[in-house]
Amino acid sequence: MYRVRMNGEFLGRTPGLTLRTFAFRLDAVLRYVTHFRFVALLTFLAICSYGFAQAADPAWLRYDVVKQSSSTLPQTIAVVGTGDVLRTAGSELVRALGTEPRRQGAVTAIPAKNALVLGRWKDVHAFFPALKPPQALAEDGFWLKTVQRKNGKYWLIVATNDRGVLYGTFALLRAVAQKKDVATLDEAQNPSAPIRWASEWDNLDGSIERGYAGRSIFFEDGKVRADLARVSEYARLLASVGINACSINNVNADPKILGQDFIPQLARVSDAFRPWGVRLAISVDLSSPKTVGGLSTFDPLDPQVSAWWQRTVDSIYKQIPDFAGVVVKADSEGRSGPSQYGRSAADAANVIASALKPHGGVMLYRAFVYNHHLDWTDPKADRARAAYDYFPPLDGKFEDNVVIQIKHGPIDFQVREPASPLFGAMKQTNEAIELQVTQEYLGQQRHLVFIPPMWKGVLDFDMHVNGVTPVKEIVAGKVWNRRLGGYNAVVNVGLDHYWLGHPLAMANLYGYGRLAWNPDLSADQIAKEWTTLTFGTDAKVVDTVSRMLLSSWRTYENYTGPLGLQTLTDITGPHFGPNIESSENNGWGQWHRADAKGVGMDRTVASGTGFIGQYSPEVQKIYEPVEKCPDDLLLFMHHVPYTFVLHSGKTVIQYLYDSHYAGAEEAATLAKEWESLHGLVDGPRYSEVLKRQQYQAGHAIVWRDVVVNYFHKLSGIEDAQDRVGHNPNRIEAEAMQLSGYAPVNVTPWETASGGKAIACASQSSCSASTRFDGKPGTYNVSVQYFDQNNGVSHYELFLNDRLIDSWAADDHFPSDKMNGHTSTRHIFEDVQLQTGDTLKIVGHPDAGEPAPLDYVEVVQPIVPEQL
Ligand code: GCV
Repeated sequence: MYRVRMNGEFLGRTPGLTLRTFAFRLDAVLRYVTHFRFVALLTFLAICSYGFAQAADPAWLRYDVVKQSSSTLPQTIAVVGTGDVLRTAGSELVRALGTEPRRQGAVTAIPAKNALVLGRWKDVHAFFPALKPPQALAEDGFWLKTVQRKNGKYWLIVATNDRGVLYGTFALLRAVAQKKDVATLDEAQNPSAPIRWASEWDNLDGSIERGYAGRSIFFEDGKVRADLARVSEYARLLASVGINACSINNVNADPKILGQDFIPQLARVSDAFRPWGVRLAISVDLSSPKTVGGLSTFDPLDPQVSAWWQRTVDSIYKQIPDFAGVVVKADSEGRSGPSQYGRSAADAANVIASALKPHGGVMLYRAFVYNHHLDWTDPKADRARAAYDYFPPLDGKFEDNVVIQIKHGPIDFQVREPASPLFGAMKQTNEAIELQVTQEYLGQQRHLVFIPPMWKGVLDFDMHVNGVTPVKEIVAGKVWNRRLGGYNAVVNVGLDHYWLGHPLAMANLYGYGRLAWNPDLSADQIAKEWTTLTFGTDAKVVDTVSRMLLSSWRTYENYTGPLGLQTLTDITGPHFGPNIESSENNGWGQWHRADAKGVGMDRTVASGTGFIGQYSPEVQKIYEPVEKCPDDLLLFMHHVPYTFVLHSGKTVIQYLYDSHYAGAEEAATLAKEWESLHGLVDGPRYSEVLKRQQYQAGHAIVWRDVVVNYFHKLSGIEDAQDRVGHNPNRIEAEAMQLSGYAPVNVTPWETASGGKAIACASQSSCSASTRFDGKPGTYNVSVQYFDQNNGVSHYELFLNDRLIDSWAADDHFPSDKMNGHTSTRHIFEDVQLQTGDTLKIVGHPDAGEPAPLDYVEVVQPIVPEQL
């Protein structure tokens, strides 16, 4: 038995604990953190000189402000306990609070006066017997508490488990980074729900389904990557916002992941996760017993199949004792499933869940089960109904470690959807909400869309199924006293330096984690918090970036599909640029039913698909009467004539026109707002964001023109403001003087201005010229062209035969054709033009890309005051 003494004052009696005090350089700190037995008191010193080599951007975990404020916290860190995750928490504090060396080398065993004390409450309590947490600490929850003793002050970071201590550590650092007062603390926090997972759709070959930021951090060439440094860094980011598990492979799962040669590789990933309290999970394919197990069946009720799952799961746990569990996509989009044997989702989920149960693992079974061969001519057919039609009859039939994972809306991560009615339908079944951080339908990280306001709309939505029952309470298991439940989000980070490509897109990952921890946080709080952590405390930066974030979803919706139309993208293609008709005439069921007279899906009980009837009576009252239905979801719920008058007083068609013009202007404003931060944000991040905001401003115009021209032609109704079809500063390429270039029709027609572009085929170069007939002055010259992914064309811009600019079409848009994915622009700013000047573009085609051009626009630059 040892008595633990700190600067002359007894902190308590700790049977079997040793006390050691160290003062050394960071590398030594980390070594000792790994070796101390029970209690270590770490005095951290020379951090700055070391820093941490960062392969990737540190995202919101930048500690510049923390280091400046480090004097607000003690220089000694006492870690009570021995676990890996505790060690990580100690190291993170060392890393964050690092200061110039005060003393070198090992010092005496006498502890400093003041200390940060980290550990499980059951261990730390012995030192502070008089204290009691203000509320019971749940698994992963923590308590931050300051205690003043005669000669010293202690900042306690305590929890019921080691992960909670790590989360408390990050919470404290978050507060310091925001310059919050941490001198006196008494704050206990518990997570809203036990399941707070991230999901990656990485394929074993290293590609990522719906990933927009480079190749996989996990896999390469069919194997787990040799270098898992990025995986550890990712786990640190996840842990910092309370994510406690990560499923690392595509839900369209490759059965090979369960091969005996693969499991040891997975164990390496779990080793990289473990110090951060992140547990490994994987997606599995239901056919695995047959495809990798060599059985003749994968019928979930076949005893051989259940024995196979048990053996396989046992062998996973042998190598990965803290394995979190599995995600399953079945009977969906061509995946195999229990229906092949006439079995139910409960049969399929239970056979795996039973194998996981003895080990404490969970099974997330996705509710994304639907028929993608629907009869689009049937007015009663409706993909939105699918999950509710299928799952509620199975309520009560699932094992208690099965969680039904429900996409937040009934379709598929569209720009706006109502909350899925399934959330309100299963009292005896655990539920988790599935969100999407990767911006599959939201501009694929080339457009800025901060998603927490959208998620909040769903989480706060009252399903009215048992008194006041917002979705967040249901998935937390509170409404029907479920033990399990929570959150899983598809993230799809890649090897890109900024993880998700667009540096500002990381606000979505951050926001996801924060909401999964505490869904009562507001989007505004999250935006400000993230901005401060990511860019520092400069008020102008915080105000500007948070404003950009908070306006961005509405902006994107304004030009891509407002009023509940859903994202009007190419749904049979890459889900990026506009293609309105691709939603129709096929079985995928993302229909908007636009025709010459009206638009929208009739989902009413009275005359439509009956989808609205899947909600509680109170919610039905919101959506069923057309005159009451909120404008934002009108066309999701109803088919109305274009002349239908909205609550706003506008007709539907005029709203479609107006919102698209407004949205494109707002997108331009986002770019200008970012430009106002020049000099206040470091160069690389400033440039990376600027590039994307400028692209977005141009692509928003493409979207705008496609949608307004399409609906103008279809409805035959004029724009009250006469903008549609009138582009006074635009010179169509096909109307220019062409040499070598020839006009071509573009498909769909509305994705090129005037339906046509020009292409340079079978020539080494072609040119298009035009005379400038405007007044002399300073202008921006925008060249709209198509940047296909099957060649790198080059362009040159000449003014009166003088070369003034050149560029390459070398971006990687997801198409090898001229269309709404590839339409983009190059702007040459501030050119002096005289009346009669000649502008000439010379295009040099490459491979399959014929240096295509759509139009040139010559406009006077907008001065900031006009914004
Ligand atoms: C992983 C959408 C996506 C698919 C995805 C699917 C799903 O349909 O486009 O890429 O497949 O959702 O969530 O399973």
